[in-house]
Amino acid sequence: MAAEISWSCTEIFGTFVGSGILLLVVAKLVCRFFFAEKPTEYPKGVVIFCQVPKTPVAPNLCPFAVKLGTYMRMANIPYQNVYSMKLSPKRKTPWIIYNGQAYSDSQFIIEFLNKEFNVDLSKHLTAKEKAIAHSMRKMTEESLYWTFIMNRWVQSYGDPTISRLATLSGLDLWKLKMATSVMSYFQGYGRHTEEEVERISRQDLQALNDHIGDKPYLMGDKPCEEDCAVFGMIAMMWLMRESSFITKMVKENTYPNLTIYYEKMKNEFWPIYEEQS
Ligand SMILES: N[C@@H](CCC(=O)N[C@@H](CS)C(=O)NCC(=O)O)C(=O)O
Repeated sequence: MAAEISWSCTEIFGTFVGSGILLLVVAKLVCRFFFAEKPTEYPKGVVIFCQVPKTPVAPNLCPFAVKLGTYMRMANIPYQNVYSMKLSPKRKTPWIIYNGQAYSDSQFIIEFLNKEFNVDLSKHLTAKEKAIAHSMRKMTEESLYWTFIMNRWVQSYGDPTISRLATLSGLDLWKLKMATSVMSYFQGYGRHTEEEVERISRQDLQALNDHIGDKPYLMGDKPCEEDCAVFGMIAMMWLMRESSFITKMVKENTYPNLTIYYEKMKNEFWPIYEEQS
């Protein structure tokens, strides 16, 4: 008798859970059918530029978005901004939608747009100059970048001068801190002390500063494709917490060639940051 009662209890419990799951599935299907977000219709031939929120101080919080925006401005490619925290199918930002198709990774996007719009911003460079420009870009994107995001999202977590940079929720800031901590650990720099990361940052900035020297652009008198990435990263120096060593460098003009370079690129391609669309 006791066994019979316990079986019925199990049955009742099973039916209860089963119905609950069924109800959830049905509710989800109904929601998807009646309240599905309509896919946005975008104009053909225009690059839909998906990126994280803009900031009053620079065109974007993300150096790769500033890079891509600068490239499209330099190459006169028509684009339309879409600001959101939504990531690309590869789970990164920025990304684009072009003629209904999504493309990820700023460099792959540039390569794609070069072909699509028949652009070559570095055609005036020799093979040796291209190699130097390539190395400079890689240093900023694969080394300097990590020192900047660790400084901004991890070492400055909770600082009010960071939350004022853009309209990011407390949850977004926490997610950025967690993601950056994990990613930088696996990248390697996340295992270093703050002082060691600062040393790497200074070495990269010094190398950029010395390479640029008194040239107006990265490789001479004419801007090239790699200027977009370098400028995008340098622009981040103005987007750090008030008490950061990076803000201190900006205030003390530690790298004068970078300051001149930044101002020149900004005035030429982003004369008014607010007028980005
Ligand atoms: N190689 C990529 C890097 C893009 C990238 O790392 N973007 C960061 C934001 S600045 C990102 O998507 N972070 C989110 C994450 O990795 O989860 C590119 O050039 O687009």
